[in-house]
Amino acid sequence: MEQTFIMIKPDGVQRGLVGEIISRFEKKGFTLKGLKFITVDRAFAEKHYADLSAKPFFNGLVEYIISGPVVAMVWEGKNVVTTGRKIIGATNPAESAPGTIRGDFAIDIGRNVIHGSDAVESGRKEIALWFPEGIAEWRSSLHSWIY
Ligand code: RTP
Repeated sequence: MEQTFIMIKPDGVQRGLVGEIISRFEKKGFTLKGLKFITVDRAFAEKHYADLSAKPFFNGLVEYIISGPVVAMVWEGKNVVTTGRKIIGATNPAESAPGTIRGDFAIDIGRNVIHGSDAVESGRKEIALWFPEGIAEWRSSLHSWIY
């Protein structure tokens, strides 16, 4: 089953949006597979955003991500990468549709509340980076009623 890495950024945590965001993914029908409340250091944030290291906003982005605790999560379900990005909305909140997380809760591209993997492969890499210990597994098939 497809998985994605979702992170509620420090502004989302500070503004009390954790429950709302988790609720949106749950209500859609996705399954929470991993969750941790964590403050990362500069080296870790630089690794997570390594693909953006040449961008002019890179240093500001790293400062933002290390400014406070984030909620790092693994969500699972059919097309969760693409659908998760739709639930999140466009990167720039000025362009995110109402009804999306960024469309409803953000104004500024530099404070856009949440991150979601942009492809299955980047999701796999991000999950390995953020959850090197692995994620908890169900011990039986008794959860199959979720779908
Ligand atoms: P994310 O990785 O956080 O889910 O965001 P994304 O794929 O939608 O956007 P990406 O282009 O990968 O950018 C990563 C994050 O960098 C910040 N950003 N700031 N012009 C700017 O100041 C600017 N552009 C991007 C945003 O926080 C964006 O989510």
